[in-house]
Amino acid sequence: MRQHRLIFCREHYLEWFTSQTLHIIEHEKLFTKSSKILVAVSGGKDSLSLWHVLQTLGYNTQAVYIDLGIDSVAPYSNRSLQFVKDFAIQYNLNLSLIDLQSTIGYSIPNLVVKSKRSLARTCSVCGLVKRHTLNQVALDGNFDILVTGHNLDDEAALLFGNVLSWDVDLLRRQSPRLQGQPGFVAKAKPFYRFTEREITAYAILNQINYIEDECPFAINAKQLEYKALLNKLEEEHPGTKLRFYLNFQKEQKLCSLFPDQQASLIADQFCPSCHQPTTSAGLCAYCRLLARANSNAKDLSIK
Ligand code: Q46
Ligand code: ZN
Repeated sequence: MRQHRLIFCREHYLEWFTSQTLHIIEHEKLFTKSSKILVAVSGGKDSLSLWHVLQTLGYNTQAVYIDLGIDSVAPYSNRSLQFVKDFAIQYNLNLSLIDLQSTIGYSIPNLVVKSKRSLARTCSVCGLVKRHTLNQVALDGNFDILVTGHNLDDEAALLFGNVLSWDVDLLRRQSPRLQGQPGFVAKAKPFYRFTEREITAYAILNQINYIEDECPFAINAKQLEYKALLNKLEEEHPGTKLRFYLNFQKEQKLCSLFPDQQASLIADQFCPSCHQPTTSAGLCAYCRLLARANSNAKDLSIK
């Protein structure tokens, strides 16, 4: 690991990775041993490794998998679900399954078509649905915190994109821990300091089976381009990604970035349909999306 100037054998790598995870959780006060934790799993290396290491460290976890119904181009959801199920069975862990088709009546690709969004917007539709659904599952199950497997590559690419467009709202919200508020469960990303490569090594050394294929819609994701650019910089200058993100985090903690705009982070209104918080009056973005799809579906059936 050139960015840390460290070289490990198998045994000491696993020890380092596990103790670093514990250090991040404790140092950043992400959650405690008494927290009831919901892990969002996708079948990929990051989320399954996260579930694995949290279990190893003795945290109280349960996981949820959302079946997005992305199977028309390639059998992506079906395959990833199988990896998640096998993992839960192997380690005898609690897993909840949410099938979008049966809960809201649409798979992600159908929802994009019915809501008349362009195919290029699939990931933003999917992201909105996942955020809303995971928050609802966490609220319904009285979880203290929702954790995701986002890694340093994800966070640095997200930060890069937000800086490129100077999206102040997104920049203020980007953090390894988001406080809970009425209607919003707290969220944490315990892997935000680990690179994709470090997590892959943890998964392989623990013989965790995970889906290696990318979601077929990921090809459209700008994130991948940003990741490739940052990886190029990292190759030339080891530690770039970590410095980029940690220096941002340091400034954020000092409130030196956008100090006068902290208050507007609070979503203080509630959607009349799903009752989740929203920043504007009326239906939240998720309910507006579903309403649009439902009305288009109705129009089609009338014709
Ligand atoms: S699952 Fe959904 Fe990702 Fe596929 S459609 Fe895009 S956001 S790429 S993490
Ligand atoms: Zn709503």
